[in-house]
Amino acid sequence: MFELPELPYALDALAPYMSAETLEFHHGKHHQAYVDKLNELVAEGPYKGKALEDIIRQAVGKPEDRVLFNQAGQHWNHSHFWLGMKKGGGGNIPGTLEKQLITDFGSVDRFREEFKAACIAQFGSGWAWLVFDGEKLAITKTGNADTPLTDGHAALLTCDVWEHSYYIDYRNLRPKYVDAFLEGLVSWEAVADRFEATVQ
Ligand code: MN3
Repeated sequence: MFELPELPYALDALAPYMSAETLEFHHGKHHQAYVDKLNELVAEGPYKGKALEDIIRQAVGKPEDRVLFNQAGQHWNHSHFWLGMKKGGGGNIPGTLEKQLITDFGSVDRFREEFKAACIAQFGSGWAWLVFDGEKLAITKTGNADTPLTDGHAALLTCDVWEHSYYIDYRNLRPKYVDAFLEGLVSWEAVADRFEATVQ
């Protein structure tokens, strides 16, 4: 049985950048629904008892498993998303990661601009990502429940740009939400830890 992961912070810890009401709905209702539906779909059949990553890799691109892939991808993406934020986020980027951002994007500001542009350019529901492709950092975006896991890229940071992620706090203003994400929410320690684990 898959379980909804606990948030590593209190529901009201991310305010004013992300409200308790948003987390209550986004984590408690949307993410919970993906987990519930996933459990329902893997209760029987060829995916029963398999690890989440294996389900995602095996179900991707199979039209008959699309519904299952969507629940599994959303469970994985959201679990990643929660851990990439913290109370008092934004701020300083640990040295090794900062150096790599400068090498691959020219400057940290340039990275922020490109990441924000990817968040805004994702048409409809989806995700923007900072990934490591084995040689360099790159920014990608995925639609709906798609995930860099199936491209073999290491996901370091993601921003959920589904409307349910920002509509309560920012209404239709996705750019404002992305600014808040970068300025007040990103846990650069978590991103740096993922980067270190990837390059080892
Ligand atoms: Mn979401």
